[in-house]
Amino acid sequence: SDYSREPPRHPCLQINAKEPFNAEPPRSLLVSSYVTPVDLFYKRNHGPIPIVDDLERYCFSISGLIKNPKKLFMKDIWMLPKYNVAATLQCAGNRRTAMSKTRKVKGVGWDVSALGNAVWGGAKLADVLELVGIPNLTSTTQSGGKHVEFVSIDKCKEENGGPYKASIPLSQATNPDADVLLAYEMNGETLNRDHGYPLRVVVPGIIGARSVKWIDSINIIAEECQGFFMQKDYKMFPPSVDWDNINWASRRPQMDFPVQVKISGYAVSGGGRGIERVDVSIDGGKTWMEASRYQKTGIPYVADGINSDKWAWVLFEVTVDVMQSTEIVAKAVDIASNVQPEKVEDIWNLRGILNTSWHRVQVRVGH
Ligand code: MTE
Ligand code: MO
Repeated sequence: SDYSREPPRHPCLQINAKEPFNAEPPRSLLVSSYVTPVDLFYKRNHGPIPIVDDLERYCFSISGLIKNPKKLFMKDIWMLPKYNVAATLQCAGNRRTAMSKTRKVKGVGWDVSALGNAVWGGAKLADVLELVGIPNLTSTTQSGGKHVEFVSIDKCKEENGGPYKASIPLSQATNPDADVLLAYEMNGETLNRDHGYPLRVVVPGIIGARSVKWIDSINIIAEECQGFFMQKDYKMFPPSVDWDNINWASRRPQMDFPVQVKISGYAVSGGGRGIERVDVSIDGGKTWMEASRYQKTGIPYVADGINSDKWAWVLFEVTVDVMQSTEIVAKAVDIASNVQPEKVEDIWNLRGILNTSWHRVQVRVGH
């Protein structure tokens, strides 16, 4: 693998792995703005960053179980209506390091900042699929397609040198309200190399792993993608499963992110579910108070449109008097009344994903 032409990166990032490059911003900077600046946004890669230097020649194919396979260029994508979607992207491995304290898990270690909230600009995948003859809100193509697979340009060792790939159900891909994008902008700027230049998928409300960067092809397929990251990774197992008794086929690939929160300020739930409440405790979870919440980018969804933040995180704030050393705890409740689990032990899983347990922070008051 060739890591000689990686893009420049912000010196503030905490590097969790160098090659491939995996890094997150420091805690204090993460929640200092509702829209995460691009250079502070976490970077999660499985191989070297691809180089696309001729934008005019760049194209990708849409093929598989459809009547008229097609090659699309950037100009075809730019022609479609442009949407701006505020969406929080989160790696399923966020807070993995904390899960390893219960029992060691496998994977790149992440603190609490493997997520960010960006305004993604691009065409709706539903519109792109309509362009190639797949109507909106279809669940199956005439030729039996049920899933949409995204294949990248990058090369990774988990795929034996092949490209990173993932799929989502066709019903989600063709639903305009699901806001799945082929994005070419991030926070109003051209997408940069680290985040998928020139074109990436953004699937709001589900784990980051399905938002494939550097699109090379899109395939309409009958069964969900058989790639490593769908079938041999990013699945949620009960604590009883370990590496000697694992049966990968027994679980479905993880899609939605459950509800979760960080003490100094973010709460986010998957599936477009809003945050109903954030509770904060300053006595280790005996008594609770409600925090105030904050959202809104002010950036219109389409030109002259109304903006919606259902895919984005909520920042929260609460001012409390802490008289003595104690444990501060935060937990969120989403609009489906999902509550975060109390203990990381109860959701421990060998891959160390979806650590959504109550976030606890020890505070020491000195005199
Ligand atoms: N797409 C490609 N092509 N290669 C990758 O390694 N990583 C995935 C996803 N898309 C990945 C990818 C994972 S696991 C996550 S969490 C997000 O991209 C991270 O997106 P970001 O680096 O823009 O924050
Ligand atoms: Mo991820």
